[in-house]
Amino acid sequence: MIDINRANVLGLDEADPNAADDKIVKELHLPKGRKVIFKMRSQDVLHSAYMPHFRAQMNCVPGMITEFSFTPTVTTEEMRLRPEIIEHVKRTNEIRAERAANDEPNSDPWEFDYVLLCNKICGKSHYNMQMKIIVEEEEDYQEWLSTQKSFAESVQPQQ
Ligand SMILES: [Cu+2]
Repeated sequence: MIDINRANVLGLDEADPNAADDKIVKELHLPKGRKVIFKMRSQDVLHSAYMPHFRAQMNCVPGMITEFSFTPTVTTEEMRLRPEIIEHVKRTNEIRAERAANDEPNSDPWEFDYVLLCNKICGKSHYNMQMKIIVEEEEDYQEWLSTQKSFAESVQPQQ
């Protein structure tokens, strides 16, 4: 049986040796120039993993695995240097500066990031279902990966 309480909120199977080295992450890092295969699962209702900058979306369906892949070709840093992104960030931050002057919320300076969003109205936590995606060079990706805890390292023994 899969325990989805305590630290195992993702519902990974602790008895499955293949789950032990899975990484539990707070942001998604992808290596530039390498094909990434996404395998989507859901433990409750329909969700939809949406990555707008990659023009990619896939439903996450309870009881089955949905899958797609792509190869990221532009790092986050390279995107931030593109003239159209610089212009977009500038316009957004001008609006945010006006908001800050009026003491309004959502006024912090913004920086471009790729994002992963849930694009299905799935329940009360839907508003919070988003994650930053960082596309980086292989060397930086490997360095980040080495600092991430595995599932086996992060799960507390049951009391
Ligand atoms: Cu949702």
